[in-house]
Amino acid sequence: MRIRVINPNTTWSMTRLIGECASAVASTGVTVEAVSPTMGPASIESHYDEALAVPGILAEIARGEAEGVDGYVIACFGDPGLEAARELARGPVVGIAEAGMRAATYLGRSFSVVTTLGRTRGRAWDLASTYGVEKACRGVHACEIPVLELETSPDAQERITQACREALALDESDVIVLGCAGMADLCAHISDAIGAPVIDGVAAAVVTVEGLVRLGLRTSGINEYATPPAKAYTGLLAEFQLGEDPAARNLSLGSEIGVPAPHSLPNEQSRR
Ligand code: 5HY
Repeated sequence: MRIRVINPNTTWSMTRLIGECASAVASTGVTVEAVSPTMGPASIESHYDEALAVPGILAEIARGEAEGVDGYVIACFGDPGLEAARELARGPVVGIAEAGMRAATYLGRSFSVVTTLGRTRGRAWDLASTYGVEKACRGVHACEIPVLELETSPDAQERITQACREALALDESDVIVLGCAGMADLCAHISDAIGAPVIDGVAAAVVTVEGLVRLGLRTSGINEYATPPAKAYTGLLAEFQLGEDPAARNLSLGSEIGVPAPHSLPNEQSRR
């Protein structure tokens, strides 16, 4: 089974971190391919960033479809382009916000989200509502650490741990959902430090995709997620034109855009 984990930002050091955390939870025999598109923002911290990340995500999905990938994870807490990706992919596509929030509802009556910048909190609330878990979401908090400083700032781990501890106390919630893929490697440390379940959406999404594929389940190709009707796109997006035959789901885009080879981590080798 091949699972492609798409980090929609173009920072490969973060993509590798995400890939290692994803591979650490995938079953033996499952290959996790962590990729970043060739186009897009270095990090995603605004609606503008999210909007401009979507073409790169869709090009990666198209490439995966051409290469026979079984399922996808969108490894950004805004779940950018999730619905559009499901219109293109045959296999399951799961966003880390959706997977993290849904997993939290199995582990407690309520959860709190701790994300990076305060300006992204609204998006997290919107997603909680979209996924029908807003009643279980007691709070969305920000540690005010920019995405790319998660890897470089020496006190990032302690500041995020403290933000999680405070969120639990303030919200009287039972579970923490980490609000950024770049926090994936902090999960175990924070859980030990605060004594409550802490969910990393990357891991939750990988096991969800793996489970759905194992059940032989795929994205529904009828109604809302059917292949979009073919039409012309102009300008920079001209290459995003889809093939004529929706049923064939032949997606010509991607190969022209020349997406780089995925950073594949066969599971049995990657564990540290
Ligand atoms: C993420 N941004 O998971 C989101 C987190 C955020 O580049 N990867 C990003 O702050 O919304």
